[in-house]
Amino acid sequence: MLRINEIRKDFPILDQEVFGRRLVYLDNAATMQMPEPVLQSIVRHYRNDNANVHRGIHALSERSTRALEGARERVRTYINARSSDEIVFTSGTTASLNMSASAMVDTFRPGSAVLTTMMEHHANFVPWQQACKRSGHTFLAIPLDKNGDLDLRAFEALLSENDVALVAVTHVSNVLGTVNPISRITELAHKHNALVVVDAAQSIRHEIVDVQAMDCDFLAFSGHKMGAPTGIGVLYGKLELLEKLEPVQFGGEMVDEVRVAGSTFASPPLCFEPGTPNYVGAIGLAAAMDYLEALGLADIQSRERQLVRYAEDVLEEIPGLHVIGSPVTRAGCVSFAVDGVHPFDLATMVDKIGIALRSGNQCAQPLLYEAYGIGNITRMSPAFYNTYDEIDVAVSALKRVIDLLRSSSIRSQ
Ligand code: 7TS
Repeated sequence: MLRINEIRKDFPILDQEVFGRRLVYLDNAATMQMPEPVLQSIVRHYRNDNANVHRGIHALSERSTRALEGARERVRTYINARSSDEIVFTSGTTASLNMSASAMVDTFRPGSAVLTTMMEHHANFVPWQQACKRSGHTFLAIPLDKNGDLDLRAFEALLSENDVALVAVTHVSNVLGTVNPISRITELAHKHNALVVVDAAQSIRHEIVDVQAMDCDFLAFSGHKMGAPTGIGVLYGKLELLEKLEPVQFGGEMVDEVRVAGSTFASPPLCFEPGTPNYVGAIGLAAAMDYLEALGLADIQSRERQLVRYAEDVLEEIPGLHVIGSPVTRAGCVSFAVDGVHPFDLATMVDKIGIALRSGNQCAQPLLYEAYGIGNITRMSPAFYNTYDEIDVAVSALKRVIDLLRSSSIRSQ
């Protein structure tokens, strides 16, 4: 059981007023707030140990290097990778996925296809689409069923009808909250000789991410969605696969020998980390992992699922409000549309009474424009530190604003 009152003391940012109202922060799918112990780990490092890594042999540089490599090992245990050499530090999910697409596309069989899904964030859609466009590979998207789950039959048909080199799929949708059955997806994909890249940007906090249990080939996530700083992320790759990829960015520390005639490169993961890495970010990421694990990942998962279920139930009581999708398992967020009310008006007006929601297309245009045909939506995304009371406050604010917007639009007709 999580002791929410105690936990909230680690997040002083939550305890403030905006526009004279108590802040209710329900935009955690965009970024989670940073707990004090993570902030302290960063301050401590800058105050006591800071020096560039892997370069010097002086004491501070060695301390910084040890901390960075310790963070790599921390990430390994968190996602249950086999080796810390499988952990590449990047600036975030977007960078991890772009790097994968650029590096992998050259390894695909001629005439093969990349399969993504209709629920992807643009970060796991556009890099593959553009890589396919450049290289002449086919780019396809797995459709959804009417509930917002992946249509696994259609997936199997696409695998049979095409020579699929790679499947790029999100673990948890940032709009529908759908939790995809990754183990089943990797099993099917591997049967057809296709690799699987998992976007774990959302799931890294909501779900227990075990790369060996999922048997995914690559996995990407960002620190800031789990209480770590911005600008740090991870690309996990099975070592035998990382070893086959050519680096796509070049510079200091990723090389072995550099001559006029040519260069050779370090082994993974360093060959994918050119330049000074965000080592302080990595230290913060390790501290965030310590923090979440100390609270209990299973408890976080169950609390977040309960909060989302509660949010869905109370939102659905608002007349004219339509929750988007009803997937078998929903985690992290509920998105909705309201008859006759523009999502930007809604989010802007509730902000003025302290409620932080997000409106827009959530960087998932294929889902909202093509699969659902609805365009922009409003999203509520609780984290474990939110309370049922905060959801009630947000829902009653939404009701008031919806009534107000509806009555003003009637008056203006
Ligand atoms: N993939 C998913 C599923 C995401 O939700 C996000 C960010 C990304 C990739 C990109 O992560 P980044 O850290 O590289 O930006 N999602 C959101 C969101 O839903 N609202 O703001 C950012």
